[in-house]
Amino acid sequence: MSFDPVERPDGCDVPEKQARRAQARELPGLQRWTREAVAEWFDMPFANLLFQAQSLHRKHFDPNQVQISRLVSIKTGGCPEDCGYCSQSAHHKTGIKPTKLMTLAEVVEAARAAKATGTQRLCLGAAWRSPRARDLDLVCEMIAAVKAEGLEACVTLGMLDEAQAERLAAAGLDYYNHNIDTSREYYSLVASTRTMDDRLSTLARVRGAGVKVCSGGIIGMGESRDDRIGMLMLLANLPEPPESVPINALMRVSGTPLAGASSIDGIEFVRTVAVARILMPRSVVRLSAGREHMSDELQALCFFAGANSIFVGEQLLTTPNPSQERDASLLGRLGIQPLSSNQPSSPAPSGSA
Ligand code: SAM
Ligand code: DTB
Ligand code: SF4
Repeated sequence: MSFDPVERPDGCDVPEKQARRAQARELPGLQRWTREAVAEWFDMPFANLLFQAQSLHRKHFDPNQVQISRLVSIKTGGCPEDCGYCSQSAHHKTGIKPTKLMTLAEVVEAARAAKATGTQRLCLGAAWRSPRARDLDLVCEMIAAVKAEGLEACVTLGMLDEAQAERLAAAGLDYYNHNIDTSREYYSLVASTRTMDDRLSTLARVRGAGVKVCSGGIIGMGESRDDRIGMLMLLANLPEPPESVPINALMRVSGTPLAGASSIDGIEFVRTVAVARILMPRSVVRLSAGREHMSDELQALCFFAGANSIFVGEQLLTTPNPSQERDASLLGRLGIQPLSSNQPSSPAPSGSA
């Protein structure tokens, strides 16, 4: 059966002005999203929201393809920051044993193993507030090694100054991950050792150095829908939206202040993914942490809502992720192909698919 993404189904009462808003955002600088406009998307009947998100998704991406990333925790635990969700903060008793920074040889081995299983990007994560000079030297060598294996390289190392961002760019870094995590209003309830403005300053430095930005957040930390709206607005209204937008469902880690947070309603999670897709139509939206606890059907709805990237591997940084067998079965049953490791993860040209 053919599907025309332009035609609206009978009974779809999506106001024209909203569809125009989504289109207008495709021309950077033309329009900033207002809270009211974003709230209207969230409030929309589910079928209409998903139809709009899927239609926009198809304009920019192949709907049957997902980008595949894999995480390697190159320095685990002992972090001086107090992020309330995180297993790796030295402020919480989570049982995570701090490790030393991995060696270059260990990262090369991880990159080869990742490449052999069809990963397109390797993301190296370190539990730092910000990198020290000596450590950054080694991370730059790691980036070059990952690239030499034919993978895209992403790192997440905490806050950066301008010179550090430039160094990472010179090492060939493709993406820097630095999440805003939640709304400006909720931020101080989640972490007190840094501010939203600290996060935004690092993102501006990454952008200024010419490295692609990966920034998103966590859903299910006890935030309100208003906070989810605020977080997505903040991302979409950046001078240039992030190329990559990870949407994590909180992995509740015992010993963290958020261990007892109520789990997020699956429908609200899918709505959040769909609104991210609509507000940032050209960005890759990653269904990130939390897949381990999602049914196959919930993940399928997230893909339909516009998610087009996942982390694979049985461990994220410190928490579990679905097995290779489960992911292969899910993608196979959905007819979804992984983006191959020699394809860049940029959107398909407008009008394709
Ligand atoms: N220290 C660096 C930083 O904070 O940017 C990099 C590593 S940190 C673990 C990367 C991101 O992982 C966080 O910003 C957060 O969005 C996500 N994250 C951490 N713990 C999580 C959890 N328990 N559940 C879901 N996402 C989590
Ligand atoms: C992102 O948004 N999610 C990834 C990656 N960026 C660095 C990290 C998820 C971590 C989940 C908790 C853990 O495994 O410790
Ligand atoms: Fe440290 Fe990052 Fe965890 Fe915060 S999220 S405690 S900065 S590792």
